[in-house]
Amino acid sequence: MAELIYPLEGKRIWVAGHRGMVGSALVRRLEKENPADILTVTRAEVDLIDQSSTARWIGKEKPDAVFIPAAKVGGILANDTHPADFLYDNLMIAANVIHSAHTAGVEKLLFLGSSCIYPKFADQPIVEEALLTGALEPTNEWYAIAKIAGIKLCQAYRKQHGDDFISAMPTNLYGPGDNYDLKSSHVIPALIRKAHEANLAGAKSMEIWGSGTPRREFLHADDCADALVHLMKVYSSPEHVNVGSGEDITIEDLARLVMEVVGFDGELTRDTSKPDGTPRKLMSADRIRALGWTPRIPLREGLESAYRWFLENQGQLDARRA
Ligand code: GFB
Repeated sequence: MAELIYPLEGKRIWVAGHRGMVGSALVRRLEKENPADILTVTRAEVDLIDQSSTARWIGKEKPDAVFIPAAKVGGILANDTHPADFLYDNLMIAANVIHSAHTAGVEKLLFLGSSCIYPKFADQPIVEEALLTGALEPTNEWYAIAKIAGIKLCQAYRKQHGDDFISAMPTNLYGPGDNYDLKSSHVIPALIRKAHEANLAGAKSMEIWGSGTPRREFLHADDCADALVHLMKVYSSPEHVNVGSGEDITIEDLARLVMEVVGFDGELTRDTSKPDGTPRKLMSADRIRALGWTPRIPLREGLESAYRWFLENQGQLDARRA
């Protein structure tokens, strides 16, 4: 078990992006740490893409610690079709928050990236050292470049100024508060919605994108939040840390599992005009395991709770879609 080097008790902690799936999971998880305050601010009040309002806000609030789950996120199609948004928004958020945190004298900061920072054909499971050893997956290289810049910002501020800024790279995440819009979502919410709607319509089949053969690793947002809090407390080094479940599954098997959870007993069809993306991205969990953290929520259980969340919040999701 790693040594506790930064207790969160009594700290003023800012969760940048608290309305997102990871941000809201972090707020829930941080409440257990007895912080003095969990600071949050909405995009309408402070747009993190805007340098001066970000700097002004953090200078006024003076958090001790900062988590940055804030990001423009989306699934394979959203990434592929909105490269400028994914690159610009994520570069600006990383640069503005990290620089302003330095200027405001923040003690500790955790930047959140993504497993898509690694080369498309990296050896599996992907170790942290694989970063920048090969070409990126084209569907999400824009997002990946912005996230790599975030890692490098943390390292640069540590090297030049001695700031205790760290970064974590989570795998594909899912959970409460996920995006269920089929055009911009990740695969899990898409499959839940498709299976649910196929069921309601009495359909004979449901469609998946691509070949169904890519493999992906999934982690529940609550497990991710738990890992991030753990890293904040025990980790202080320039190298980023993978945050994953250590297991992967083909998209076809995932679709069949979602169908079971939702109770849809039909055929699977494939839309091969849609991209597969990277063939496999299973990350090595060795570094985070050595730091004393393991995930708690098995995939099937996580999918069941995600489906319950979808059913409870469907009215709201439909209203947002209309
Ligand atoms: O989750 P996903 O959009 O993201 O897609 P990536 C994962 C795989 O599921 C791809 C397939 O092979 C998709 O083609 N898939 C099958 C589907 N059916 C569907 C569907 O209905 N919707 C979606 N969305 N996918 C993203 C990156 O890549 O992962 C981001 O673009 C980020 O940058 C994120 O890193 C974690 O795993 O391919």
